[in-house]
Amino acid sequence: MANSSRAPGRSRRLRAALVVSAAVGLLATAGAVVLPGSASAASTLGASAAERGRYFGTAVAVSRLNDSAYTTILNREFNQVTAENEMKIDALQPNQGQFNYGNADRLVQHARSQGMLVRGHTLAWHSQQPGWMQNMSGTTLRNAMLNHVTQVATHFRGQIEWWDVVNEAFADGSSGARRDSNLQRTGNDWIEAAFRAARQADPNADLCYNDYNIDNWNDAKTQAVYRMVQDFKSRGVPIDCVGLQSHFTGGSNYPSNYRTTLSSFAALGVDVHITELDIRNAPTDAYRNVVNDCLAVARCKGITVWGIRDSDSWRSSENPLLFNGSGQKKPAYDAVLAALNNGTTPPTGNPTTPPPTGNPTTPPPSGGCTATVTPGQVWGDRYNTSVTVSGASTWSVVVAITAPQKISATWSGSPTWDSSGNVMTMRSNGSGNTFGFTTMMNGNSSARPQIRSCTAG
Ligand code: G2I
Repeated sequence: MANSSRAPGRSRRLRAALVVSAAVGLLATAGAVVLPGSASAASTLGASAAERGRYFGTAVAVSRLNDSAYTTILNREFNQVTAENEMKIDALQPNQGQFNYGNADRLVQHARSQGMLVRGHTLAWHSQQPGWMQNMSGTTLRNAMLNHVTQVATHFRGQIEWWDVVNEAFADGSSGARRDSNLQRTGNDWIEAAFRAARQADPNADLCYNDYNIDNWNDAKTQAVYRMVQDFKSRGVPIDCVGLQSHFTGGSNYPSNYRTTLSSFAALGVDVHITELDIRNAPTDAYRNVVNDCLAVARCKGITVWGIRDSDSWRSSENPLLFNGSGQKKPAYDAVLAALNNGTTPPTGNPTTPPPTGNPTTPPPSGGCTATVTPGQVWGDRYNTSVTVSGASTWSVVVAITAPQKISATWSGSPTWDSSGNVMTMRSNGSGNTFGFTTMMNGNSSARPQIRSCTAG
């Protein structure tokens, strides 16, 4: 089964990964590590969520990264980002075969510099297709879609924690049917074909199906998505997670059975994510309930709000977010932070143990080059590593990681992974002879990467 070749321990990875971003944030601001479960309450959303083994993220509009008021809140409060528009099909492939990664890469770089996890949104969608794709059909469209999935997932390989592989493929209302679209008309198997292509291109990313109006357990649309995920799991289609957008604005409200929906999806063996949360007029109760529901479901990995300030929202007139237009915290912010701080600390792992220092790996004999490891920055939950290659200008270096540790980001090389996700082959990509990567400790703070080989050419 394609699914069984997944890297083991992915959920453990995230959970433990974030437990101590909390401590990192506090270190930066307060100069002291607060152990999970201790009496001190975290003072930011990301730090508090991390203490609960979750992330708290936001959609980011790259153009706003120049706005220092915006970026100050982003960097202070959030430990996960989703590109609001910059990774959509029309943004990345405006003309067929011509990819434009500039803005998306800028967001990924910003996230990396801040230790934030990145959700990719979205590889295949009926909406926001560039004109050339809108005009396609049949096999031509299917192949163009699969090529887009492959190219984009390959470009971002090593940078993306979760991909929204397919977005909004089901119809609203009582039919429980797929949404009619040019993609759907290429054949009902277009969704699983997209997931398989994504897995092949980036075996290290978790692959999600993402949709709105799948919050109420009784809705036909929710049931239809549930049955698709159940079917995918039973047939080994590689799906790891379901994203509930949760736009509780306009036509749909927070349903009292939301927790049932989250836990029902989770019981299928997938993680659940709240991917685009916003709530009309930002009522404190509904925000608090969403947080409590996520915390009550172990496989609910985190919450992403769909923008930072009300003025950043796609529905700004509804004031649905946690910060007002001046960047002030709203009552909903306080409710969310309090709910996070009141949540239960995950029972396992002790990622606050200081990791050992020094250089644990000795470069082994190599095939025409030598790879030298330089340990980089260490945070409570993760650490950076640089590898410098000498003796060759083009090379491939094989690096092994000890599970449950997991590489979460790489730079200055082109990585591929074995099926376990624990062995990375990094190839030179013209950006010099030093590459780097971030490894999540996931509860194992002592293991360090091992260089298995360095091969010239
Ligand atoms: O519609 C809300 C969200 C529903 N789920 C999928 C999400 O991807 C979607 O996000 C929204 C963005 O928040 C909007 O910002 O998706 C819209 C359509 O892609 C985005 O709107 C677009 C406008 O349609 C464009 O005209 C505009 O150029 O935003 C673009 C950038 O401001």
